[in-house]
Amino acid sequence: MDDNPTTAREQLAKEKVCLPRGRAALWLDSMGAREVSMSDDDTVHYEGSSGGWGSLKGITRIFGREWNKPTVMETLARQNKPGGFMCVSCAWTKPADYHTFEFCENGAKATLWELTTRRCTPDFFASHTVSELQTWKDYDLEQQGRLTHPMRYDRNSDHYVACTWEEAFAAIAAELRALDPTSVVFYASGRASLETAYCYALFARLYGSNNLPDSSNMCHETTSVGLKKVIGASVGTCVYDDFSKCDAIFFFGQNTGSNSPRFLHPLQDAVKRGCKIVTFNPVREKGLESFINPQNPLEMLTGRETQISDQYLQVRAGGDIAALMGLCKHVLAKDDEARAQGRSVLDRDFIQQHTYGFEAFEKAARETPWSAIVEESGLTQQALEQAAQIYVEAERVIGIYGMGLTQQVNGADNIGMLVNLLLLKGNIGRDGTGISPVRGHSNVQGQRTVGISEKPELVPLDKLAAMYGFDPPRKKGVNTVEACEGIQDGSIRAFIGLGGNFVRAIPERDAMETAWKRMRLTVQIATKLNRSHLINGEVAYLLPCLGRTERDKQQSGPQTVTMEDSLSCIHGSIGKREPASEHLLSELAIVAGLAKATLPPNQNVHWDDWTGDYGKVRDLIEETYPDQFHAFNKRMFTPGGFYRGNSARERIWKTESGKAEFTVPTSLSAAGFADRAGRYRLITLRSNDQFNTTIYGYEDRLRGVSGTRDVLLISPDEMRSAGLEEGQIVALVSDADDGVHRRVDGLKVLPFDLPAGCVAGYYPELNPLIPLSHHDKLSKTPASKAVPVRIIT
Ligand SMILES: Nc1nc2c(c(=O)[nH]1)N[C@H]1C(S)=C(S)[C@@H](COP(=O)(O)OP(=O)(O)OC[C@H]3O[C@@H](n4cnc5c(=O)[nH]c(N)nc54)[C@H](O)[C@@H]3O)O[C@H]1N2
Ligand SMILES: Nc1nc2c(c(=O)[nH]1)N[C@H]1C(S)=C(S)[C@@H](COP(=O)(O)OP(=O)(O)OC[C@H]3O[C@@H](n4cnc5c(=O)[nH]c(N)nc54)[C@H](O)[C@@H]3O)O[C@H]1N2
Ligand SMILES: [Mo]
Repeated sequence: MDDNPTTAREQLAKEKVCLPRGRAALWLDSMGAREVSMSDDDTVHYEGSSGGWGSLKGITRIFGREWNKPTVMETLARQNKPGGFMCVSCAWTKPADYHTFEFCENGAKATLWELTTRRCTPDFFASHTVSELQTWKDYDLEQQGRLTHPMRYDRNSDHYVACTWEEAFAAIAAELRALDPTSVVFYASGRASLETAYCYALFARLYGSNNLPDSSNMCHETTSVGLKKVIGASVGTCVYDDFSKCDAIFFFGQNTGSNSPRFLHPLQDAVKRGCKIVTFNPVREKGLESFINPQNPLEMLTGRETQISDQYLQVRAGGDIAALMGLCKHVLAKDDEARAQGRSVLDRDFIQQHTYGFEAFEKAARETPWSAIVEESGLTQQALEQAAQIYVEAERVIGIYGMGLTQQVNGADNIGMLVNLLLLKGNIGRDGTGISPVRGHSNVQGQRTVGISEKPELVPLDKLAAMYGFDPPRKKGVNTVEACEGIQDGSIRAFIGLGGNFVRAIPERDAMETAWKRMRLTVQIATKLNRSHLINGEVAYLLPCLGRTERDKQQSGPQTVTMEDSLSCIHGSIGKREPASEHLLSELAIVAGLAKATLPPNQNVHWDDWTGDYGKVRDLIEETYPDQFHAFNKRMFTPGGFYRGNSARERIWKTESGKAEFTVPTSLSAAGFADRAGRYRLITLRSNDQFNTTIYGYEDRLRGVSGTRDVLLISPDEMRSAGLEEGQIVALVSDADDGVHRRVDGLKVLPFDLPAGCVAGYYPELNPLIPLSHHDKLSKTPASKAVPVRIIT
């Protein structure tokens, strides 16, 4: 290894990244490299792959001097390890054999965001009216730092004013008792722990409501419904080990480099042992092209990058059903050829024994003409055949996907098509194979597992009835879209948010903000100020909570919480940092406080005991879900987490037919609308500098977009044919045929490598353009990845 200091310095100089002295050396030290000396003005310019120096610079740029303090480094070193705390960013798994620093650029940003020394105090609220704060940008709101006191909205003065916890609980309880329980929404963004989530769902049901939508209603609900329909499991079938055994990975619409960067490590390992990766994405995402592992000194110093994708297919937004149909068509054609020679490409035994509906699907695939596939996918027949050939030749294949497949009008068909492809060769339920949706929030999957669901059939209501001696509500609750409809038509009167930034994350934002204010009660449990806290019902409270990195001391001592990752492993997490304010309560204590104040006494329900010792809540979770959570308290610190199992992985298919189901898609287009002149398919993207509605900064370094988020990305060809110039400011308007005027102004035109007919821009800025009715047909997940728009100059 060429690790002499000169090389490192030269490399830094060559790349021109600004790294104040000590910071890079500190990092290199922590990675076990020789100490490196640098002068103050060593500069490195990021270019090329994801990871690498750019990720270090990304952290430095945002957090400056805050980030390499010993206490911060100590906290980061505990991230995602047994006995440490689980990252507050994404849900990617935390492996048993972790790295020295098992965190990525964006995980570090999320942690540092929570550890900030800035405070958003009652004085701040005294200096600004809520109406004034409504004009601030998301970035500026969260920049105020951590919320410190429970606050009540005072309508007369238009200010938030501090209140006591007792006052807040009593006032909210009085409101709730006066409302019809079915008119109250209990929303959860996917961060709160399994313990809090269990208590929150129990509170809602004891109160009389199944209105428990969570953020997965806006992302992987398509999976929960669509995947369950075809393989009988609502979550992915892969375990970590599968990534070291597969021969090919087919990757659809998931941006690993920004949204689950630690996943790049097993991907890089897979590539190095010869696994082929085929990517379908309209955008050429850096992380899926090449990667320098920031944990690897050799790669960092030499700039040696690993090419990730063997093939990168820039499918049209909404073109995946067609692309997958093309792949399947080629597999069938190759099977015909093989059969003529007495061989088989398909796994016929598997198909016969384990699947349903093959003949109908085969017929549909054979009858779908290549011309339609090419037109709808925007890909050539040759490119699709080449990709399909990798599938044909691979013994073990994994299918991975994210929002590119789920946030579509025919999103469930997308997932059905990916399953069709995998089933053709028995690529589910064998080592090294499977389907792996990459989940979003760090505990979004787990919240569903322990009862946060608007669908009563997914919850063991009889068990809850027996345990707590009550009659749980049996009527279906509202999901996110239905909650929005209810807020608009007045049937929803109150909204409680356990984290999140609902008003900013949902579609149809302009109309929703107006309707929102007509609600009687809005309550937000949060760590930082965001726009949803400023659009208030008649009575409004803002309740500040501890973050996951912070010490949570209760009657029995410091508490542990647990979460479930994308691969269904459960991990314990302990926060050790000093809380941001002495007035904060834990999320569980807030939920328990609200519940206790609202509900009549119940001899089987002991909110105070549970708050005093979260281990007792884990016992209740175990009692409610014994198959998945047996010996919960004992197993929660298992390195790598404990696996809660998946029937489809065992080839037990809990579907209607009792088999894994081939399905014929309802349409070849996932977008769900026809093309016409002047209509574009808008993709709403996350930048590398954001976590959902939390904006860390204005650099999207992996896409080369800098300084602003108000952009319209469009291909040079489309730019020319629309008569646009680079840098020109334009507006986007909705092109949905529903007569509603939706518009976003002030977007700067930037040429960008995108397929014909597609444009892109950032979420949440462009959310006013998404009609509420524009969602996956089966699950009602908003279809944010192909939105019909027109450009106005
Ligand atoms: N740093 C960071 N990490 C995050 C988040 C964050 O905001 N920031 N958010 C978290 C959450 S809640 C979630 S749900 C996940 C989201 O993570 P992802 O699933 O990666 O979601 P997106 O970034 O919205 O979009 C994914 C990709 O879909 C592509 N795409 C768009 N349309 C199509 C299409 O029609 N077909 C195909 N094949 N691809 C398409 C886009 O180009 C993009 O690369 O990440 C989680 N992790
Ligand atoms: N156009 C478009 N819209 C989308 C998407 C898209 O791709 N395109 N993606 C959708 C997806 S996948 C999702 S998941 C949703 C996200 O929707 P949400 O989950 O509702 O939104 P977030 O931005 O994650 O919420 C951020 C806020 O959470 C609070 N918070 C942070 N940490 C904690 C904590 O530990 N506890 C508590 N109580 N609060 C905390 C802070 O106040 C912060 O401001 O947006 C959806 N909307
Ligand atoms: Mo999400």
